[in-house]
Amino acid sequence: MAEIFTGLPKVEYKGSGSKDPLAFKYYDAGKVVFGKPMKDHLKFAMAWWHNLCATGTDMFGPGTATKLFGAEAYGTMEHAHAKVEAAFEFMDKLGIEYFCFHDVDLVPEAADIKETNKRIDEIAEHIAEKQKTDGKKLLWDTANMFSNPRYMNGAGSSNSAEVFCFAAAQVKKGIDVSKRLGGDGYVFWGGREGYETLLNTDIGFEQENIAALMKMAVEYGRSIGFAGDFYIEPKPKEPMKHQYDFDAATAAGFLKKFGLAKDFKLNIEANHATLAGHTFQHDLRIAAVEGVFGSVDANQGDLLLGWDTDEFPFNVYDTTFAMYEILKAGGFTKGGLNFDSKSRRPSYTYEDMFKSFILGMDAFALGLIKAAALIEDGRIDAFVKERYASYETTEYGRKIRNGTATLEELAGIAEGLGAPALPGSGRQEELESIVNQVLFG
Ligand code: XUL
Ligand code: CO
Repeated sequence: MAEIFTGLPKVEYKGSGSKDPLAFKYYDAGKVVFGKPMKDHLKFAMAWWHNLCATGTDMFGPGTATKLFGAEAYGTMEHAHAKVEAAFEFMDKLGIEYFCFHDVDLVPEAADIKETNKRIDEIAEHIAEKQKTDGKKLLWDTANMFSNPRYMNGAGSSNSAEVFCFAAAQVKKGIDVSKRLGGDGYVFWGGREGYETLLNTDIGFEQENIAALMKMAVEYGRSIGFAGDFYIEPKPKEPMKHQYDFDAATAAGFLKKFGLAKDFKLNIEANHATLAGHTFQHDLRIAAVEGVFGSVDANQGDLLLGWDTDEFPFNVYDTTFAMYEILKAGGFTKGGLNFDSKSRRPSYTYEDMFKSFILGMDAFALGLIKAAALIEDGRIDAFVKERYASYETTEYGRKIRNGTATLEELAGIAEGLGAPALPGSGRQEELESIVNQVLFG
C-alpha cells in the first residue's frame, strides 16, 4: 500500500529544547518513570472517529478537512479499507500502540444490519491482517447507538422493544469484533440513554432495560471467552437534555444497584466531567474511590463555550492532576488513554493531525512527569495524612474509624471537651504554591 501521510516523518522524541514542530518534546516512550516506561503508563490510543472520520462538519457548515486517504469517495468500502491503511500508518508514525472505534466508524452502515455486519467482518479481517504485521492493539470498541434515527429515544432505554433488538444486535457484534481483534474492552456510552421530558418518560423502566442490555452483554461476552473489561462512559447531557450516566458517581451507583460492578468499570472523559460541573480530576477520584476506575477518554473542553468541544489536551495543570489520580489509582490495567479529541475545524491538514497528537501526547507525558514529581515531593500526601491525624491520635477517633463508637459515647466526649478547637487550616494556598513550584521549578 502506498504511503498516505507523505512528507510526514516518524515522530521522534527530541527533548524540551527542540523547536521541531514534528517532534515530541516530553513524550519519550521508553523513559522509565516510577519503574515503568512512559508508554506503559500512558497507553495512548487513537480514536477512529475523530482522527479518521471527522472532517470538521459542524452545525453551521460542512467539513474543511479531506480524509479520503486515497479513496475515490466517502461512504464506500474502498474508503473503509483506506481508513485501515491510514490508521496503521498514522499509529506507526506517532508511536501509538492502541486504537478504538465504533462499529460504523469502520464501515458505511447499510439499510440491512446483516449487510452492515458483513462489511464489519471484511474490515475486521483487514485490521487483523495489519495487526499481524504491525502489532497494534484494540483498547476498546463500541456500538454507535445514537446516530441512526431508530435510536432517537435511546437504545437500551428506547420505548420500542424492536429498537432494543437492534441495540442487542449491535452490542453482540461489537463484542464479537473485540474478541476477534484481541480487544481489551467494550464501552457503553449512553449517547441517547436519557430523556427530554418526564411527561413521556418512565425513568425506572428505562434504567432497568439499560441494565438488562448490559447484563446480556456480560453474559454473552463471557460465554464466548471475551476477557476484556466492560465500561460505562458517563456524560451528563448532549445529545439528550438529561442522560442517565450523568457522572462517575451516578454511573458507579447504577453499576452497584444492578450488580454490574464486577464486570464493568468507568471510562472517564475529561470534557464530560466538566460538562457535569466537575473537574476531570474529581471524576477520576470518584471512580477510584468507588473501585471502578478503568480507562480514560483524553480531551479538554472550553469553559467559555460549555459544550463537548473535544479539544486535544493542552492544559498541563489538568493533565498533571489526571495523571496524579491515575498513578494513585495504581495505573491502567486493561484501560488506557484514548484521544477522544479532534483537531479544530481550521486545522484541516494531515500535518495538523500529527501536531494534534503531538500536543496531546506531550501534554500527558508532561502531566505524568509532574504528577510523579508531586508524589515524590511528598508534601501534599504528608499534609493530607496530617489533616486527618486526630482519627489516629485519639481513642475516640480510632473507634469512629473502626466502627465501634456509639453516638452516646461521642456525645459524652463532646461535652467533656468544652469549646471545640478549630479543625486546622486547610492550607490551600500553600498547597497550590507547592504545585506551582513542582511544575515550574
Ligand atoms: C461522545 C463520546 C463518544 C464515546 C464513544 O461524547 O465521548 O465518542 O467516547 O461512543
Ligand atoms: Co468519549
